[in-house]
Amino acid sequence: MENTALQRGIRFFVGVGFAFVAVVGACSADPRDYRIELVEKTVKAGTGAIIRIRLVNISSKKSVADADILVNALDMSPDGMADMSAKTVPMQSNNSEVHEFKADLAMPGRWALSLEATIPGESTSLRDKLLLRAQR
Ligand SMILES: [Cu+2]
Repeated sequence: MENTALQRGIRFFVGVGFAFVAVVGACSADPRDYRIELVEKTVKAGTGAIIRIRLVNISSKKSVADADILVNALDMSPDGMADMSAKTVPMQSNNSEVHEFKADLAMPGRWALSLEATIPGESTSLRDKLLLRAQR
């Protein structure tokens, strides 16, 4: 009954193949498919600087509407001043794809912006750290 054993073997491998496709399919919606971007990488240093952020789908290159973006930290660690931090205040934006924050950037230089995005339809959030330049 070698034939039956062979058929069973084929059925097993076909089954594994389908399971693999199912797992890959389930992973296609992943926070890693997205990227958090600064609309402007350079802003004016001083009080009331406006920082604009968007969430982009990497493959379609389209901005995602109605994502929830939180600023966890904003500090000058890229310039060796981790102690120099700034508070951010979320602003009302009339564009659902652009998130605005107001911050007082005490000095020009490089600031690190730690962000967390909650993506509609995704169970896990996306965390990222972006480099923001403040100019005089
Ligand atoms: Cu500083």
